[in-house]
Amino acid sequence: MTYSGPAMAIETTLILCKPDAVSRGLVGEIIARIERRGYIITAMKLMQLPGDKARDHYAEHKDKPFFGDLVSFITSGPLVALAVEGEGVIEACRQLIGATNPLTAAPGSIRADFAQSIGRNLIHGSDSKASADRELNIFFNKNEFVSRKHDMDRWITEQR
Ligand code: D4T
Repeated sequence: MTYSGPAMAIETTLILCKPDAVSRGLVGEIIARIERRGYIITAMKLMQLPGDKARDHYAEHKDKPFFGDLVSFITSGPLVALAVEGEGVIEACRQLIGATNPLTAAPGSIRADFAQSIGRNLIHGSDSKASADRELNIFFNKNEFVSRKHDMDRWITEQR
């Protein structure tokens, strides 16, 4: 008899390499960690976020004391937005990223390895399916997603 665990849903999450990650040259490092886990990028763009989209993205924090700094920072330079697809990808990316405060992020996570400060924590990942759907709409149009499959063999050897 073979064990088969519960079928996990294929999800898509929004990942942002924030302006500090772009300026520090850490985009490749971040994407490498996501790709080597086997997740698939289905949309990606380098962009400078307009203020209205930044306020929309961080709407849940609009009454917090750090909201102004958050919006200034996220709009201060180019960021890289990615849509990433895979089984359980939302939770998996939260683990890869680590806790919001780099000081308490798990060793080996991106924030623990590369960040010091909560206001310069390099990366964003959606925290739920509802957040992912809402946030992906802020950063991407429907026609910017590509459909992809894990058909690795044909990218390594010619299939005859
Ligand atoms: P993001 O949204 O950037 O992935 O971060 P998290 O999901 O891990 O954390 P969050 O939404 O609670 O915070 C959003 C953003 O605000 C900054 N921040 C947060 C801050 O500057 N000071 C603070 O006290 C908090 C709680 C960092 C991330």
